Amino acid sequence: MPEFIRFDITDGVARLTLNRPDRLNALTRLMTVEILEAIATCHREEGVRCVVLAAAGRGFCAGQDLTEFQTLTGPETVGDHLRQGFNRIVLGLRRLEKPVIAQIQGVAAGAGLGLALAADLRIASEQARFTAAFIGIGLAPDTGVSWWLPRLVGPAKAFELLATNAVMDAAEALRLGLVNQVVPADRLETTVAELAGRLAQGPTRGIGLTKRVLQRALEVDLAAALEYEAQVQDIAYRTADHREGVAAFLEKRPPRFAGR
Ligand code: T3D
Repeated sequence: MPEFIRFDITDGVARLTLNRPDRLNALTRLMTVEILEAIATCHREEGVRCVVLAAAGRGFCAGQDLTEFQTLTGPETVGDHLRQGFNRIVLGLRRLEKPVIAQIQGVAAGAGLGLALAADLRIASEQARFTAAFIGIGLAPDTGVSWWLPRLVGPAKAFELLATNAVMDAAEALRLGLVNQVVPADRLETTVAELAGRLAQGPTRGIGLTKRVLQRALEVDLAAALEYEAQVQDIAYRTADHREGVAAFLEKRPPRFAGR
């Protein structure tokens, strides 16, 4: 049984809840291992067709646990710590060919912001706040924050957020395109559950391939993106869900996607 996360799978939706509320879900080494194990299950289990990344208590995630951080000793460098931990979480979520929704009810700081940005969709409560936090302790960005921020908000705003340690409220995060939707706190869980349920009934392979082409398009030129789209469409074209989608259209009925 994991100690610092909760993990369950219901009706195609895996729910991974960070569960160290008294520390605003600050990430420890053990918690990182538990998150990685849960992500591995999401990769492995065909029955998982959508993932919700949520958090217990009033904070989403305050980043690296700074108390534990003090005890990094021996030959392990901070870089190694990142390579073995947070980098693998980010890549695990980005390589997961299933939609990932971050349900952000409170503050997301440092690596916690990185976790939220590694999701495909971010739904925030009106009480959510976002801060890079790294510069507050004299660090440069990590956990993918330097990669996502300029792409989402532009390089000048990204520098401002990183260098001044600004704290953004949910409304500003929405205006900047950092989150997809902001809802009242008492509507957050239901809104995310409805969205996750809908996505889990969708053509999972097609959604996963969509995630793959979008990720590639952020990294290559137009010609390469067009070529990659062509290759990926060959895969999508062979899925059972594509056949079902076309059949349902022709038969004028709703599709029943099986996620294959
Ligand atoms: O190799 C590597 O891992 C390097 C990677 C680094 C990646 C990073 O994530 S660097 C950034 C680390 N995070 C921070 O610097 C954020 C520190 N926290 C804060 O600035 C504030 O707590 C927040 C802005 C996030 C929230 O503020 P507020 O006022 O809502 O809450 P609070 O009162 O500050 O925090 C509540 C409790 O959580 C408090 O404990 P207490 O006083 O009730 O006993 C606080 O100490 C604790 N807490 C918050 N953040 C952390 C933490 N404890 C350990 N580590 C934390 N990161």
